[in-house]
Amino acid sequence: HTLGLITTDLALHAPSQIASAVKSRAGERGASVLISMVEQPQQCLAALQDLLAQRVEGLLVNVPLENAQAEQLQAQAAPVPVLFLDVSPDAPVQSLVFDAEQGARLGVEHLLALGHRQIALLSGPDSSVSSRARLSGWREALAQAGIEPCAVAWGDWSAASGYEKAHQLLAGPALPQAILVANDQMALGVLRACAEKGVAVPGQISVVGFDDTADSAWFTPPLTTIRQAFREAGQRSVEWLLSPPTEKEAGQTQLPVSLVERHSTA
Ligand code: IPT
Repeated sequence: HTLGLITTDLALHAPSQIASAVKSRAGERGASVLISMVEQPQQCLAALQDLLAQRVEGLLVNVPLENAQAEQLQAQAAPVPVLFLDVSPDAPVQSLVFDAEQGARLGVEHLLALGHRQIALLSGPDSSVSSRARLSGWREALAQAGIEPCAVAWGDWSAASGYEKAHQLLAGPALPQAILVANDQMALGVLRACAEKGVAVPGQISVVGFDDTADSAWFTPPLTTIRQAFREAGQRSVEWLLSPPTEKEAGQTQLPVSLVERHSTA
């Protein structure tokens, strides 16, 4: 069997860990995976045509896409099955996605339980549907507790952007009590900015990440984060592609996320 994976930037930890999980499960099942990396959603169509020309029997798409873009790709690929990993849970395509809103809610609830009220958000880019869902989960969890959001900044998922935006969030007269960061790489930059400013984590500010990538337990301090089980998601998507059409679970599947409590929150 030959499968295809169209992925967003593999320099980012989450997509690279998904690709790694896909490759190794496919290897166990005697299948090979052709990987095509795109920088922009608009490049997905060309990547898809290129992989179809190489006779892939199924396709995974791990690129943040709007519903219409995903629908168009699925139609172009037919009858080759396509599973989308980064779309809205209600996109009218076959999908396997983590519950991003629930993840942000878990992070906020953890911080509220620790007694924090000023909980800032360092969001991912607005172009990513899961980033927008994390933002609305944060907002809703605060609203439910009767709390006004204190501050929000937008990064691009990179550690560098986390560092830069954290310096902005920490520049005001009053520090937030906590920052929910939309991914672990940006949280790494936040920890560095806090260290430079002499702001103790978690003594003066608590930091929660999102992803639980393989390195997050090795940050200083080890990062409390929302776990997305990338290995399991990769394995499940390969199994889905390899199963006969009659046995495939149809439609949209949402995967649960969980809080991993380490030492960046108190
Ligand atoms: C999402 C990650 O949470 C984030 O850190 C970033 O790497 C992003 O991917 C890149 O698009 S995970 C995705 C399956 C929603």
